[in-house]
Amino acid sequence: MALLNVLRFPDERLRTVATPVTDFGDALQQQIDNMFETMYHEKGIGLAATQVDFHQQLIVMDLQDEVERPKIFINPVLSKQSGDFSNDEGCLSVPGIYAKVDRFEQVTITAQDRLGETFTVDADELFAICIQHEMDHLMGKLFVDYLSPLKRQRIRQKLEKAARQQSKD
Ligand code: K1U
Ligand code: ZN
Repeated sequence: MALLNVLRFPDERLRTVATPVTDFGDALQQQIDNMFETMYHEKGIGLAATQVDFHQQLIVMDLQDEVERPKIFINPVLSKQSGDFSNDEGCLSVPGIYAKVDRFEQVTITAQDRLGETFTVDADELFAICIQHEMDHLMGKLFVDYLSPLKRQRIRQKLEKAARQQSKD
């Protein structure tokens, strides 16, 4: 297994729209394992392939709950959504920034597992927030896009400054 580089906002590669997975072979299996290793190393609860510069519709998740962990979603589609919910979100691609985002409260997702088998699952609470956040990544969208242009600009400047500092160290 290998640790992957997580792209940071405002890297333009985070704006890439992912294409569907069609090949469930060894390369995809390796990519899934590497994404889990990277997500655990970065202390995240989810990771979308876009964040590690792999532009296919793949998400890994581990909500650290009792039920069905870890989770893999390939070619996910929201088949039902209801309610409104607002909660603080974080993102491994926007480190150190947390902000409230409005999401659906409950969603139903249809996706494929690592073998290509189709399944459908209902999600609420953190699971619902996380899957909507990760599916946004696959569309090239970030949680900071829901904030005002001024807030987004401030975050951009803060992260660019941190990146400049890091490259000097
Ligand atoms: O997409 C990502 O960068 C992963 C992201 C998922 C996420 C967390 C919380 C709300 C929405 C989406 C993270 O894992 S950020 C890490 C984090 O802040 C966190 C970890 C455990 C519980 C809650 C947040
Ligand atoms: Zn994120």
